[in-house]
Amino acid sequence: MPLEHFPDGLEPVPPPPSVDPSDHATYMRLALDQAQESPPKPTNYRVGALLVDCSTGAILNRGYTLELEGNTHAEQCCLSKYASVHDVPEETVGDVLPANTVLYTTMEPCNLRLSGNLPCVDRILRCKTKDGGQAIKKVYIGVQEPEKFVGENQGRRKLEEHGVEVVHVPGFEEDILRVATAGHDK
Ligand code: HJL
Ligand code: ZN
Repeated sequence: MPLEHFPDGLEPVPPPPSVDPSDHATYMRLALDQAQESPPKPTNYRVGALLVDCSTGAILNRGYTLELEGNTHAEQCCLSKYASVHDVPEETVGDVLPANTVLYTTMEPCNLRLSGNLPCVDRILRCKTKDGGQAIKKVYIGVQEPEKFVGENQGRRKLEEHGVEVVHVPGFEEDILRVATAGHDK
């Protein structure tokens, strides 16, 4: 599924019919392609993420670390860009997400940021449906966050505590970590 299927306007685009919405490896590969767009830096990881409507397989938006202005994370960029397209603030983007939205991210969402910015776990959890449930009920991750910056990341645990299922998509660990740490001192 080449990324040319995404027009500049970042509107939702159904994937080509040959892609099965349950083909998690394909979405993780696309998230990894996103991570490779991120500039290498020693102070964080290069991560890529996709928001997907799992009822249709449509990619709702995508993002990578430092894509948007400032010190921005991949998951944050995804949510923020989707919010912009739908003309709502990022804080209330849950109002405009489809009922079966899932998030693919190459790395477990963060629960603590050294910069003090709002962690991505909190950005995910504040996405609520009209009935007060979680708008994003499932997060697919490629790797756990290594312990380099914040020790053991509690992101997965916190999501699960709030009823968000976290699913590991195997097979990309080596590539994801190589891309994520490309700007780090070795
Ligand atoms: C995830 C990202 C990204 C990280 N994790 N899931 N997506 N950069 O886009 C996690 C890492 C933090 C550091 C530094 N990285 O980013 O723990 O400067 O990047 O707030 O804690 O914190 P800041
Ligand atoms: Zn984050």
